[in-house]
Amino acid sequence: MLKLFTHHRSVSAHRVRIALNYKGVAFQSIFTGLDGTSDERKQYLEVNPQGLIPALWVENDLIISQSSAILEYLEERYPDRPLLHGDIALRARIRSFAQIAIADTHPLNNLRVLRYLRDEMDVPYDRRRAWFEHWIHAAFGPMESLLAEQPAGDFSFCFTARPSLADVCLVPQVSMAERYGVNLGPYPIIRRVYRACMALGAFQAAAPDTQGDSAAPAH
Ligand SMILES: N[C@@H](CCC(=O)N[C@@H](CS)C(=O)NCC(=O)O)C(=O)O
Repeated sequence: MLKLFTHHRSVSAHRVRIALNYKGVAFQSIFTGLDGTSDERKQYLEVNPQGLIPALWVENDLIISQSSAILEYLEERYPDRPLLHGDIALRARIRSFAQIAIADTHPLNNLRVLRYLRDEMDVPYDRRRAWFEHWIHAAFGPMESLLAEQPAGDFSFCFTARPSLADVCLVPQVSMAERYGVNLGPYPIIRRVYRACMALGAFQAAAPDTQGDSAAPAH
């Protein structure tokens, strides 16, 4: 069985949990702390030398790190419930949207960045919070516009009638923003898509507060 090194608060692991659930792939969760100094965390460096979560253990000589690499692997290995739909143009739009979350938003608000601002740059809490919110709005504004530009159709989800990679990447970002109390009022389409996703079992079972380690601290 696949093993996912995960933490309930990890946005990147959240994406992978949704994809595994949606595709109906059984996996074992290996709950791994985000505290960079714990013994457990040091042992984790043997699994993923970068020390970041998630990593997917497939077999002894295949442990995949980086959520986008894991998502691509899952898409190729389990194509029956695809997360990329439609023609080449639609698939490109889905990938572009997903990258706003994966490449341009999450890395700026990652724990190690926020910790660095706190510990090395002496940035106080209210300024770190302003940083966090700034990058969330910098993503959600354009994401909302991209969703609003769509041609009319029966789109419960981001671009399609079924969940896609775009939804897989949007939902953890919204979930994190909600946890931090970010005002999502300006983003009605994002909120609608989020509600549609969260009505599905695959998304519910991947949510941070339903994970076995949900009582564990983030850091
Ligand atoms: N680009 C990586 C990012 C992984 C990542 O940054 N994971 C976070 C949790 S979401 C982490 O392990 N943070 C620990 C830290 O920042 O020290 C991916 O998509 O997998």
